[in-house]
Amino acid sequence: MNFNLALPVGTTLDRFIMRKEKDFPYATGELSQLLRDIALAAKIVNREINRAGLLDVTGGFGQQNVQGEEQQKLDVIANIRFIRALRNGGEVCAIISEEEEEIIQTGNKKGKYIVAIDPLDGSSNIDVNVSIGTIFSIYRRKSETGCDGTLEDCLQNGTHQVAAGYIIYGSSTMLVYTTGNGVNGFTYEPSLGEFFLSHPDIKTPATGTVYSCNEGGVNSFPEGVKQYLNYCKESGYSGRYIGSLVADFHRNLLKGGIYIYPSTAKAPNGKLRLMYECNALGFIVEQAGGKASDGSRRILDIEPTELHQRCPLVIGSAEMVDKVEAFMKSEVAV
Ligand code: P6P
Repeated sequence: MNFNLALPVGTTLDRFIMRKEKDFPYATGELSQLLRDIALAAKIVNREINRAGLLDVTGGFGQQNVQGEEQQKLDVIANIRFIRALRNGGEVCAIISEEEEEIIQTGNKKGKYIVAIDPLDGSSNIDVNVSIGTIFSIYRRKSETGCDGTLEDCLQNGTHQVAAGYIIYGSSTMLVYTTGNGVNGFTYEPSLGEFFLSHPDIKTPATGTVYSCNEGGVNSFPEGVKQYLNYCKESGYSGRYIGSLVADFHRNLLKGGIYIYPSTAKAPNGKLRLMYECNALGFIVEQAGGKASDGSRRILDIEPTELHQRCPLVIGSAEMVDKVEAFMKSEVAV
């Protein structure tokens, strides 16, 4: 099976999915259809985002989500759009969403897949026109078909992902995803309503000179992180922090760099969520040759115990992640 058959740049997402599906002799097409359903919802959300300033969809929705964060109107719209697309597509039996406390049962009891999704991450940036993103993970259900998705179906560690990806709504809109055989990026052409292959077989540089971290909380960072940040400054690295995880991750993925959200006084377990942020980006970055850890453990090996559990995140170029872990380990040794 030639997993790495290079398809010409400009191939549509649909054709790419079909071509890759042929590489999996036992593929029955459900995962391909699920990826198409996600792409459809992304096109609709992209349209809403691009008109946000013109429609009454910016600003707060007047409610808080399960994270205690004020929901933005577009958060709610994006959540509805992705849930509807996945429900109508029929391939997914249950969904974990950042915007909903409980497991969302789609009613597709024969659906083979579970999706964990952050429908619109970084949404507080919407009103100031900064890039935001959607992050998703796909798992195969463990329970028998014919019933609702179970908590056990949803609480699987990151090594069980069958696919993961993100959409970045930025200067251009891109869908970047992996099914475990490399990472490919597709750029959206709104005039045609199509995603086209623009970044085939993405590999992230082994190291870089960019670090992304909100140093406002540095006084409560673990000592090892403080020491690494000092190392970055002494080495003449550049600080780049957009405050939108997908945007910071995407830049570091393509150019090399590291994103760190450690445990802090305000977020003792870190801020980012394991199931629909850290696992998805961890799968992608590993497929591109990078690494993702919580400062000591590989993100994908962390056994989840709660749907919305948080964890510290150190993700990006492999040699930079290794360096943070070395500083953290020497801290432990102290
Ligand atoms: P802070 C957005 O809320 C988010 O989840 C990520 O997109 C972003 O990297 C991070 O939180 C920003 O958090 O504490 O730096 O504002």
